[in-house]
Amino acid sequence: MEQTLVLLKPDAIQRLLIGEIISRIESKGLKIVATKLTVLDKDTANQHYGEHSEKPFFNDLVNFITSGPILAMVLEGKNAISITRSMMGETNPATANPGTIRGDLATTMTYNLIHGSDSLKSAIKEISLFFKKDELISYNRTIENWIQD
Ligand code: D4T
Repeated sequence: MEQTLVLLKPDAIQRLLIGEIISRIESKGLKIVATKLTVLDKDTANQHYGEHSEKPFFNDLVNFITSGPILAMVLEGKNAISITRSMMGETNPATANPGTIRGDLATTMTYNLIHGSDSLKSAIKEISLFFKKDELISYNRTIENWIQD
């Protein structure tokens, strides 16, 4: 089953939005198979956002993502990657659609609350950066047949 990495960024934790965001994820039907409240060190943040290392916003991004606790999660489900991305909304909350997490709850690009892997390749790499294999829990939900065929 497809898995994706989600990070609730420091602004989500500081703004007390963990419950609101996880509630949307649970209600949608995605299964949480791992979680970790952690403070990222610079080295891990550099690795995670390595593709942006030449961008003008890179230093601010790394400073922000390491500025306080984040909640890392692995979500599982059919099309988990694209479903999570569409629930998040586009990167810039100012233009993200209403109904999305960023569209409903955020206003600026830096403070956009949530990260989700953007491809299968990124998901595999990102999950292994944040979690050891044995930290992912395999379990059945009794309602599974009412969520996915
Ligand atoms: P992440 O990676 O956090 O899930 O966001 P996205 O996948 O939606 O967007 P991204 O990789 O293009 O950007 C990563 C991260 O950088 C911040 N950012 C981005 C910023 O501060 N200024 C910018 O101009 C851009 C493009 C926001 C998300």
